[in-house]
Amino acid sequence: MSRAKGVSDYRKPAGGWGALRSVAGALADQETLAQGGKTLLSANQPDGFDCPGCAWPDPKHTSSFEFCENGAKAVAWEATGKRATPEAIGAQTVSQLMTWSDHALEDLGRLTEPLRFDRASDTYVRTSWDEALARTGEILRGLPDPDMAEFYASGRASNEAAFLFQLLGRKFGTNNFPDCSNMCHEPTSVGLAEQLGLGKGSVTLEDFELCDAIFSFGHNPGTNHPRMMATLRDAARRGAPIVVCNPLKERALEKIASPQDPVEMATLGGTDIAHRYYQPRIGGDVAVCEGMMKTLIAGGHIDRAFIDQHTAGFEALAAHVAARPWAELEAESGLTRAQIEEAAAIFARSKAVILCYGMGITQHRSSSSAVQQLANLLLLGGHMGRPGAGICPLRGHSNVQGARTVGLTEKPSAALLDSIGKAFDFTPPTGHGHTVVEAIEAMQAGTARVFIGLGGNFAVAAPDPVATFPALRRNALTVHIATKLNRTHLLAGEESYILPCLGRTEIDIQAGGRQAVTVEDSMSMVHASRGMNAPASEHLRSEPWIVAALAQATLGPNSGIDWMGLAADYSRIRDGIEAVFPDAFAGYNQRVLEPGGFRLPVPSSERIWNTASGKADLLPFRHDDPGQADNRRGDPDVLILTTVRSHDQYNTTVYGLNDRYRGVKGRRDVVFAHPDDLAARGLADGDRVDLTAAFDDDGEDRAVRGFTVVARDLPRGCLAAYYPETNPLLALSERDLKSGTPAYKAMPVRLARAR
Ligand SMILES: Nc1nc2c(c(=O)[nH]1)N[C@H]1C(S)=C(S)[C@@H](COP(=O)(O)OP(=O)(O)OC[C@H]3O[C@@H](n4cnc5c(=O)[nH]c(N)nc54)[C@H](O)[C@@H]3O)O[C@H]1N2
Ligand SMILES: Nc1nc2c(c(=O)[nH]1)N[C@H]1C(S)=C(S)[C@@H](COP(=O)(O)OP(=O)(O)OC[C@H]3O[C@@H](n4cnc5c(=O)[nH]c(N)nc54)[C@H](O)[C@@H]3O)O[C@H]1N2
Ligand SMILES: [Mo]
Repeated sequence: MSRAKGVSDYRKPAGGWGALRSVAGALADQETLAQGGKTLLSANQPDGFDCPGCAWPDPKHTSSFEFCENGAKAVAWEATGKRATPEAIGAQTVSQLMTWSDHALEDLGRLTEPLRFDRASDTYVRTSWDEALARTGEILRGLPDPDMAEFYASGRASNEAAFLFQLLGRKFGTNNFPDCSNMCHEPTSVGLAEQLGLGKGSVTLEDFELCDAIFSFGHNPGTNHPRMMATLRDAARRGAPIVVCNPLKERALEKIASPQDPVEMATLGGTDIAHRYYQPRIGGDVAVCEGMMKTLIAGGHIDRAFIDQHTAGFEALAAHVAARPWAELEAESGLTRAQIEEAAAIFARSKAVILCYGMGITQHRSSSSAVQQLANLLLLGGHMGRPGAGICPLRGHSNVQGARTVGLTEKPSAALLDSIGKAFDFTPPTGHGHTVVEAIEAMQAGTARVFIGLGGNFAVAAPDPVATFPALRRNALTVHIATKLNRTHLLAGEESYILPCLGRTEIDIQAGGRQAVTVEDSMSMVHASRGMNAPASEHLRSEPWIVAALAQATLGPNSGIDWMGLAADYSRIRDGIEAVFPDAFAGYNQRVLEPGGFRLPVPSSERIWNTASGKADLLPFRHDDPGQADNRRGDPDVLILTTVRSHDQYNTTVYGLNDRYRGVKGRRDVVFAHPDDLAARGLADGDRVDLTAAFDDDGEDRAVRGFTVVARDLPRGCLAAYYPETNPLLALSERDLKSGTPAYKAMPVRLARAR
């Protein structure tokens, strides 16, 4: 039992009655009880909308109602009865709003009308669509160089909105598409693309029914992909071992009770999930993989035929892991040799292995190379392109993968640009645009002057507010397409607009009639999404309409693209997507009508490797930035802080202050630590502490103060706390150089009693 107020141990199974109670509470809080309850029944139904909660696929998109507490919260939050009218927002200055919590800002409710920042009164005031669009177009046209604009997108945008957004940017003349993916699964997109020829997962939901073992690295599905728990529970019940690697003991990976199982509900029982639960040190996963590969190769437990036929680089990889001393692997991983060999033995005796992973792998320095170690492991056993086997990155936002697929990328291939140019008859800009961190640096330097955000909460999600907040304010113009007010909107440039849009749950009617959008899930399935609620306000516009209208206002009526025609009927946008990607999206408009939609080609699942070598490349781990390979950099006083999501949040959207499965109630200002690390600093559970960033010698004060420490079962030298409160501790420079992804899961910090 903890001394910290509001903190206890949670020993019940995850799920169960607590989950049901929590949904009822969320609906009531958002004043959506009647409509919200009905709305929930349409989530992930063949004629309904795609749940904005996560990108986990649905069983064939048939009508089994999969209960998901956190999907329900996401839906209730969007379908709220609360309204952030111009009067409600304008009742205080922007400076006053800056002192509000992230929760309070969004809890004002849905935005209802376009807003303009009035610098004289320091408030947001009502404006018209015409004015907002015309002024945005004027400022964009006035930029001396199109690369001075940043077009940011969050991963909730549909394929249609994302496609139009990149078309607007490219026709305007830039590839600056920083994307939430740059903070998320970019190491997957970069690492797996280099290695397998496709930066996506290779498995389907059916593979989970056929696998012999599941390895889970660094993701917390009980909270972030709750519908995945049904799949894991089924696998556990039929005896497939689930091996977990996670520095924190996540309750849902230990034991779950299904709210749809009358016996588990009545008996308060549950199903054990993890067969083995290993707790490596933060960032220790690479050493775990290397140790497993060392064991498998030494023992001859590898698929030689597959390796010979399908891979390149075996000798170099084998030499690399053979040369790694066990003492080093143990020290880096925090596991014993026996534990790693045990994991390797489970792997070796399984005929079909699925390996799942999330942010615990991707948000580190050198994480692109870390992702490749997971794929190496699978490739050594031939577990790719075999039924029941493959790699399964757990994507974040519900359409983050789709947005990338339809061309919203800052690193376009020559083929992509060529195809867009042919389909729309212009010459797109070449070269790479900015990632999220590069966009911040450009705004800081004044080489970018306009920020357009298609959803998201850029500044709060990004690292280093001491750099990021002033960078946004330096812009000549900031424009945000959004459903709810958040802190990024308050960081107004010289001029600023907020453009309110429809959400997934709402009916979308355009000149051409009622529209559906399409999205792609984590397993490359593309399907339609149709809202059924009345829009939160008559002034809202859809994302595709807003992007088209921005394009029209910026590029004029004779730009050669009939923007408003595209927005009038989204099937024309899909025709455009098909024209750019004729193979992947052949027959798009017809195929998406089929229940469940269609699967995009996944060559890696067919053992087709679109790489330079024509094979799957076995790539030894390498530090992108060897100078700072160890985040502790030899200083034993430094601890490594990982940042996680609570059970009551969706990224920067904080629904509430509870984190049920970690036993935290009514607060978020806690940091979990090993009791011995506390004792070594003269601290005990419940003490108040300050955290400061280590190694940032640029003179900035990067700290969070007045947190409470909680003693927990996690490895020595490791800390954990919630995102985004701890983002002030991460300097922009702490990132994977290959993908640009910030090292949110490995922040070097010092911990001391609060001053
Ligand atoms: N309800 C809800 N659903 C969501 C989201 C949400 O905020 N709320 N966010 C969505 C988005 S955008 C994303 S990207 C996904 C995120 O889904 P997850 O990847 O599950 O996200 P995190 O909470 O960041 O959890 C990461 C897990 O990694 C572990 N971890 C931390 N450091 C390490 C490490 O070094 N090694 C290993 N092996 N593990 C480590 C943590 O203990 C934690 O269990 O979820 C999506 N779904
Ligand atoms: N320390 C730390 N930082 C992290 C992470 C971490 O694990 N640790 N995770 C990173 C990850 S994985 C991600 S993906 C990013 C998330 O970064 P973002 O995607 O930028 O952030 P969100 O919090 O998802 O954005 C929330 C806002 O989106 C808007 N919104 C919601 N629905 C809609 C919609 O339908 N349309 C439009 N136009 N707007 C909408 C609302 O205004 C809401 O305030 O954060 C990253 N930051
Ligand atoms: Mo994400």
